[in-house]
Amino acid sequence: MKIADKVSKNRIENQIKTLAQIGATGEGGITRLPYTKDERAAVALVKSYMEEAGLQTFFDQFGNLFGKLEGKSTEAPVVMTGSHVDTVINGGAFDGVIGTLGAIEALRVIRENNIPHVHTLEACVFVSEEPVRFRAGTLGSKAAIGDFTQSDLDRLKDKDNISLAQAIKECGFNPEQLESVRRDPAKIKCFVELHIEQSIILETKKLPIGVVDQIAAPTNFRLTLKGKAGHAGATPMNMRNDAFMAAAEIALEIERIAITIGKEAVGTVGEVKVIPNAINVIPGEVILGIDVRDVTSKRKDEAIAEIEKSINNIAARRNIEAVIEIIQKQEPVKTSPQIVDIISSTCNELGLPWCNITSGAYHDALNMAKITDIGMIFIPSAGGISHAKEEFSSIDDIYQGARVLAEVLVKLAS
Ligand code: HGY
Ligand code: MN
Ligand code: MN
Repeated sequence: MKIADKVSKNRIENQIKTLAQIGATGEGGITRLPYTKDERAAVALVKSYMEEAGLQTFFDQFGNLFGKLEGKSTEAPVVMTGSHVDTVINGGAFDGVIGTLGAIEALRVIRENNIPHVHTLEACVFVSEEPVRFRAGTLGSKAAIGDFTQSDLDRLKDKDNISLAQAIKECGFNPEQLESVRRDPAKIKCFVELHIEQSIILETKKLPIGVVDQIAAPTNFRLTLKGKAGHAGATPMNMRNDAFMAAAEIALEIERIAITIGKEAVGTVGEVKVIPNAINVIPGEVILGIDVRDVTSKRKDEAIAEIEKSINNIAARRNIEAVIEIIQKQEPVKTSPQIVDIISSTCNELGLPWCNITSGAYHDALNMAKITDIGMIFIPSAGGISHAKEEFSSIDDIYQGARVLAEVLVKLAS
């Protein structure tokens, strides 16, 4: 009997549909920012799915949720799997969700079919994977690997100046107990995450499964440009210190550097705040949120250095003050070759064609790689679209991904 054949396509499909209603924006997308009413409602719904699946559920003091399925040995290190249910603004219904629900479905059928396993299995929902609210991502798994200081909790703030510590407290958790959130690496065997590809390779190659071999990582920074506000009509062009025009030139420089420095390098100016943001006032100040990524630290650091040089040259020429604040710097990782082999051989056994694939997006697996072996299973994203309401993956592809995950977990936990 293959545990893959016990996975229920219908149950996963119904759970995705129900979850998608929480945080629905009315514009066709979903917004569930971390530690908000909608995100906590989504986590509560997922907790009920864990309990229906017969898992022992518990929260840590950061707000991460876990569902445990005891193994024969209480000493053996835990096999972890899972993802996130927080979203970007007006995002899709699949990013993070399929890895969360796929993990619960896998543990459910392993329990219901009494599949023997030595290692305890844990399905997890890491909070604040998306960087939208606090401008730094994968916070829940960062806390779980102990990569967080108490001062980070006060430093990271949302646009209403609410700190991460305050947001955690408002949800009834205790951010002072950061130490209790940290997992002991010796007690974890590995972490495997099922996720949508969020790019177009699998669809182009018409493959149902991608076996991730490396995960790109971001440097997120905020750039504050200070010029001089002034009258849009009465101020001659040669007398302006227009912060927005400096920002525009810098944004084009970021694009040029990302294009020229290497195939996997990407640069995005996703956040722009213009002050005072009035049609007849020359912008006195502009704040940009910038995300630069690559699959090697060396090249990413080269790109950042070149961008900083351009920022300083443009600011000097335009008599603008530029302040760069690095918010988060993460390092790219490789997945574990042993787990890559287990995932790919499982695909072969199930008759599912696959390819090795790079993840341009980052995931909680990026953090877990710092303390344990990791693997990631990708399924296709329609049109390669993600972080938008058009994000779509077919239930057939999701079902195949969950089947592979269930088989892989049984092998890893035996
Ligand atoms: O931005 C990312 O790569 C992830 O979706 N948070
Ligand atoms: Mn995402
Ligand atoms: Mn994700």
